[in-house]
Amino acid sequence: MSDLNKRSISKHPCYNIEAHNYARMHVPVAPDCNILCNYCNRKYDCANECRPGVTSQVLSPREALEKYKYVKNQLKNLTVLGIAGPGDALANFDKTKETIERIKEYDPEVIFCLSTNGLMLPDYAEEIINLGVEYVTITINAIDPLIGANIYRKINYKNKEYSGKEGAKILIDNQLEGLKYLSDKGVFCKINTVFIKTINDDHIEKLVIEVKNKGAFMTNIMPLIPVKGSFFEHMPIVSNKELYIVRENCKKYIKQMSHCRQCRADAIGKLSHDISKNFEHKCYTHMSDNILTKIS
Ligand code: CLF
Ligand code: SF4
Repeated sequence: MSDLNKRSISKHPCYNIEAHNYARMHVPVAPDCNILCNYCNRKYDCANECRPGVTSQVLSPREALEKYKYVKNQLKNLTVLGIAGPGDALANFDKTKETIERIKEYDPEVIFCLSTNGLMLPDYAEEIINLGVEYVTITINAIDPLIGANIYRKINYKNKEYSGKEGAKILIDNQLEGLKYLSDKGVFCKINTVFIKTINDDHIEKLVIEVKNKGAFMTNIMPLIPVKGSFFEHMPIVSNKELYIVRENCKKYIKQMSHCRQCRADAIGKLSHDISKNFEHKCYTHMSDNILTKIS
């Protein structure tokens, strides 16, 4: 680990539980998605990374910068800027890229973090690195296309729709290729896995070993949230005990995250204390530096 990496991980509250006093901020600039997970209801935030609650607003890259300035002025412990939906960061790559460029110009010290389903990683991994993104979360729920076919309804890859085993295979291959590429270049990759009883429960250990071999830094096994209106609405709930057992078992292969809050696409604050409500429903479109100076 380089000195730069060590410094940044000491301030990332998701990748390092010791960094719990630092805050992260998500800017919801990525509304579209290129796949359809059976646990997703498009009216809600991305269930991969966010608790299912309607995101209060989708921001343009310019608005995201204004909101960042406003929040940073009030939240001195803010260290991480994340893009986690409400759709997929890479299905909206132009917006994701512009947001990072704008915020980086304003605050070169901020740590960038992305969350993605990984479908477009082989196309964008190089650019992600060039943008200076140090942390990428990929949600991988299966490494076997047969199991993946029961989790993903369809994917839209380069303007063509695929479903079943064929679609799942494209997605999984791209996720693993992207993971290996980014990890080899020193990007910290976290793998989120949604634990779906009767679908991938017996498969998680194998998945964890595979992503470890491809260079993942840690895994975050999360319980399925059976979102109303999704295809998995009536799936069984995973108990805390079941979750604990699978995490304990996988701990022997790779670092496990156990403090995830399955947060919203517009989350702000320390993981233990979300304050995104304080910044809702404000118009960030016409905010000027003058206003921001007055506020601070
Ligand atoms: Fe956001 Fe995710 Fe980056 Fe953290 S969240 S993009 S890694 S800055 Fe953190 Fe929230 Fe869990 Fe995600 S607690 S849902 S793991
Ligand atoms: Fe929904 Fe996220 Fe899956 Fe896209 S990746 S379908 S937004 S849960």
